Order: sequence, then structure tokens, then C-alpha cells
Amino acid sequence: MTKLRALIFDVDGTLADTERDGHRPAFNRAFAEAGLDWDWSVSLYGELLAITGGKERMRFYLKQYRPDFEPPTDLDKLIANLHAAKTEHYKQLVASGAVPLRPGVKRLLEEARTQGVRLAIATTTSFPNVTALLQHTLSPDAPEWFEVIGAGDIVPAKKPAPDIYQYVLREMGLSAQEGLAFEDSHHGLTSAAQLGLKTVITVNDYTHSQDFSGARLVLNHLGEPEQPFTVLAGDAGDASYLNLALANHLHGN
Ligand code: XBP
Ligand code: MG
Repeated sequence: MTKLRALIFDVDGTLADTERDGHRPAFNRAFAEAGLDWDWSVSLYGELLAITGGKERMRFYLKQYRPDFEPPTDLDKLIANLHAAKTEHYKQLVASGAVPLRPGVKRLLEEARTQGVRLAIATTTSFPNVTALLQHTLSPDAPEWFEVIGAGDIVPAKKPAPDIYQYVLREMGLSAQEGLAFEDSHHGLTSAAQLGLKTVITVNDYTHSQDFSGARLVLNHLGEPEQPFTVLAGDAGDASYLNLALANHLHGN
């Protein structure tokens, strides 16, 4: 049987509820600052999450929801400027403590580090957002806990394409059979599963009714000894929180 060598984490919605409490308000701040009347409510943002990537999401919004908007001659520049401003607002929000880690994330990362299980990140969001989140929620050196941080525009096609997981595995010199992925969304599961990477899902308010068939386990969160998880699909045996023993079990079966 192939040994479990690496845990590969999605960021947005998986490590923290960054979409609702980080990206969404950051977009809104950037829009207001630019004098635009665009305002993304919690529920509208749920619809916009159909498109991964912040720049791609703004274009989708204009096309689907604001056909009245008269684009400037250089729309690419407007999108790029808004995205850069949004990244700065996101970093400030994260630094203010507005986006805590989800239950069990810190515990599992620390256990993996202690046990020599390799760590990586495979995300659609931009690299500076990842490092800001890790530094402010874990420790200033936390980005170095991860052997590879695969982020944003580093690959041509974002999730649900498999490119970012492919990139991470290649950089680590691992096969898909040697890893276990952690995701929160159908797009993320699709990205990992296309490579045969076994996947654990922790749902959130935006993703709980999505299709997760093919996931090894679907949970409300990773759980803590004093805060047991709820199993939504799959078999966690007697476990009440996800630790390396359960990760190995899920990987091996
Ligand atoms: C995350 C995303 C990202 C963020 C915004 O998807 O879709 O686009 O919403 O990040 P996943 P940027 O969790 O599947 O990686 O604005 O930096 O693109
Ligand atoms: Mg996600």
C-alpha cells in the first residue's frame, strides 16, 4: 500500500471562511474606493463563487449582473487595479483578525509537522493572500511550514481544472496516490479528484449543498477533541476529530 506522505490544503473556505469574511468585504472596499456602486452581499457572493479567481469573478459579475455598465476603454486595467486594491484590503482584514482558522486546522498542521508528514497548499487565490493568512493566524514563519505553495496565476487554468494540484505534486516529486487533499467546494474536489487524489471535504455555509460524491469523507469541520465534527458523508469510524490516524485510514482504504 502507498504511504501517505503529504497533506495538501485548499485555502479559501477550507483553512478559514475567507470568502465571506475576507475576499467579499475586500472586494466591496475596493469598489467603494474606486467610486463604483458595486456591492456584493453575502448571498450574491455565493452565486459569484461559481467562478473561481477574483479577476475572473469581477468579469463574470459585469457580464451577468451589470450589463448596463459602460466599460472603460481599458477594462483589463480597471480589473487589474481593482484586484490589486482588493488584495491590499484583504491583507488588512486578515491582519485585523477578522478571519480566524476553522476548527482543527492548526492542530492537524502541527501534528503533521511533528510526524514528518509533508505539507503543501493548492489554491486559486493570490500568493500574498495566502502568506498573510498563514502569518496572522498561525505564526510569522508559517508559510515555511509548507514545502510548496501553489497559488493564483501560477498555472494557466484555475480550479476546477486539475492544474494547481498537478503543479504541487510535480514540485514535491510525489504521485497523487501519496497525498490527501483538503477542500471545501465542488470545484476544489473536481480539481483534486481528476488526478486521483483522495479528498476530505469540510463544508461551509456557501458549499454545504454541493455535490461531493467521490470524496473520502465529508465533514462540517475537522473537529477538535472538545468540538467533535459531524460526518455528512463517508465513514470516520469512532473518530470525533480528524487527526493523522484518521487521515492515514482514509488514505489507505
Ligand atoms: C478561491 C477563489 C479565489 C478567491 C479570490 O477558490 O475562488 O478566487 O475568491 O482570490 P479555491 P483572488 O478555494 O477553490 O482555491 O482575488 O486572489 O483571485
Ligand atoms: Mg476553497
